[in-house]
Amino acid sequence: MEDKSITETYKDTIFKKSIMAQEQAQQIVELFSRGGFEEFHARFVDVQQLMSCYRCAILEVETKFKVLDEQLSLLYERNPIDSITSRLKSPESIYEKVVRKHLPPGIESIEKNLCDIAGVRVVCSFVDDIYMLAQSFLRQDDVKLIQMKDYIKNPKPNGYRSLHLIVEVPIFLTDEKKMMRVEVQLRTIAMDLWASLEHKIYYKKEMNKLTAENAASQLSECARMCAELDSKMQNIRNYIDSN
Ligand code: 0O2
Repeated sequence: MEDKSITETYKDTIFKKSIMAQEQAQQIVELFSRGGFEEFHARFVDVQQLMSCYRCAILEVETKFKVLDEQLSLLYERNPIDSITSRLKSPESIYEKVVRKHLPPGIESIEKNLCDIAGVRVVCSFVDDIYMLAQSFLRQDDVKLIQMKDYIKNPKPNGYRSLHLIVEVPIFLTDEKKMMRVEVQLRTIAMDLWASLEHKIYYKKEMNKLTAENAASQLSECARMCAELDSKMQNIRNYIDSN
């Protein structure tokens, strides 16, 4: 009983200082803490450290793309990147994925099996820019490609398009170099528009089979229109560049 109250006090103090939202930190601790205070402390520090490493990896990847954008803007007199956003997967999503994929719980398992805890999304102006940026990024000798999924050449059945890269990049800590996995999603403004709206439409929505089928069919039509828009914009740019 006494042990629990020390733990609670400790949690309160550490959560207030934590850069993670209190609720999120609570979920993580509940997910990983097994046993008493010592175990709890060790797990909490491990999780904090791991999340911090992923944040560093995001910074590394973001910087690489910003540098490429800067350099390519001089070369082509326009910025190939429209925007870069990033996210650290929420503890809730990590937990959901661990359960869904029947993965063993624990930090080591998560680091080994989940490739998208750190995510960077690069929104480009034109489809060609996606491949040009991906190529330049993957040519860098400290970027290791783990997996590439080309949903532009092979869109998902629902119409989703983007280029996904799972990469490992080094982060340099005070006394070690650590390779961290990051999922990079490259897409055009039109692809991003479709994916954002599709996510908003479906997010936590319950619907019957017929409604779901109708919505899916209309979204698929919208995806086709977005692909056509990308293609037309690319053609106009090519036309202007060659005249
Ligand atoms: P969030 O919150 O955006 O990160 P897996 O990741 O292993 O469960 P899969 O299919 O192997 O599943 O991964 P995939 O295809 O590489 O897709 C992972 C991410 O791509 C998703 O992450 C989404 O961000 C995006 N994505 C994939 N398919 C769709 C889609 O149909 N619609 C939209 N809007 N986004 C999609 P998360 O973790 O699901 O979500």
